[in-house]
Amino acid sequence: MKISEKTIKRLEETARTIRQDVIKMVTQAESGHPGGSLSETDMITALFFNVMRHKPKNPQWEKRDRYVQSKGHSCEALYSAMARCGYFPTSELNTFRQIRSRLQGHPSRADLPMIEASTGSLGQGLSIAIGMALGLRISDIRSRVYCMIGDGELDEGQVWEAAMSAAHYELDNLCAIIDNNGLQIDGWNEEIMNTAPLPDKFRAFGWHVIEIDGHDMSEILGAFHDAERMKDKPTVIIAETMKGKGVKFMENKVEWHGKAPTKEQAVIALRELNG
Ligand SMILES: Cc1ncc(C[n+]2csc(CCOP(=O)(O)OP(=O)(O)O)c2C)c(N)n1
Ligand SMILES: [Mg+2]
Repeated sequence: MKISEKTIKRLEETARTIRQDVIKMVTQAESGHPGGSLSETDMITALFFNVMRHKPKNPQWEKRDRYVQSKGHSCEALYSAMARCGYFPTSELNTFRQIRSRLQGHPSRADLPMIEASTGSLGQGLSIAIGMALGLRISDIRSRVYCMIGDGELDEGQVWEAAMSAAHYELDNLCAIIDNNGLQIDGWNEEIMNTAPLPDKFRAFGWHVIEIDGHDMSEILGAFHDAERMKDKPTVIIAETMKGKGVKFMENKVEWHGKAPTKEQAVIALRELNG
């Protein structure tokens, strides 16, 4: 599939804006999860601004594609993408993590109905996405379901039960994305719980596996389009990413999993993201 240079450039610019929003949101809230938000940003951008069929002005549109943020802690990038494509005003991003805000530290469908599933307890999102994919099939709706999963989250046994059932039910309308940034809350995955080799494991579970550079927009788009063409198997995109991507002092640093920069650090981060 040929994707124009113009489209790639436009998406890269949007991703840069989303990364800036992430920094502003966590700085203002003085808490949050910048590391995993910055690693997943390029995939979320591709989905919300190019790949998914959805109508931000009509979030309950029956034929919409669904997005489940299984790694609910890194919802900053999701909130920014949703605001920037028109689900709610971008000014609402300033309320992130405040009492009574709709933008809580983990996505809450009760507060924000255009969120497809409340998440944050790791391990559950893929099961929810499978329920949605089965429901769509039963209802004869040809929409797709996307589910973003953390690589540390793969330590949860429920993910593997879900992986088994998605293949069993031949859910080709389901696409999981692994944000394979190598880190979890307190260290490197390979030291805490080594889940390698991920491609072989998912293949053995009956999935179509695509491996990409999760920061290369044309590879990301190519992978989503490849997944759409797959028949009778769910697809997993294993995206090699970097925690904290785009902000040098955060990149590959476990301490930026769940803390906010100071105002001074935020100035440096934003300057860097302004390019
Ligand atoms: C069931 C459960 N256990 C523990 C936590 C606490 N927790 C929040 S984020 C996180 C690490 C997740 O790592 P990963 O999935 O790799 O996410 P990322 O690196 O993308 O931030 C943990 C253990 C949780 N949210 N849910
Ligand atoms: Mg991780």
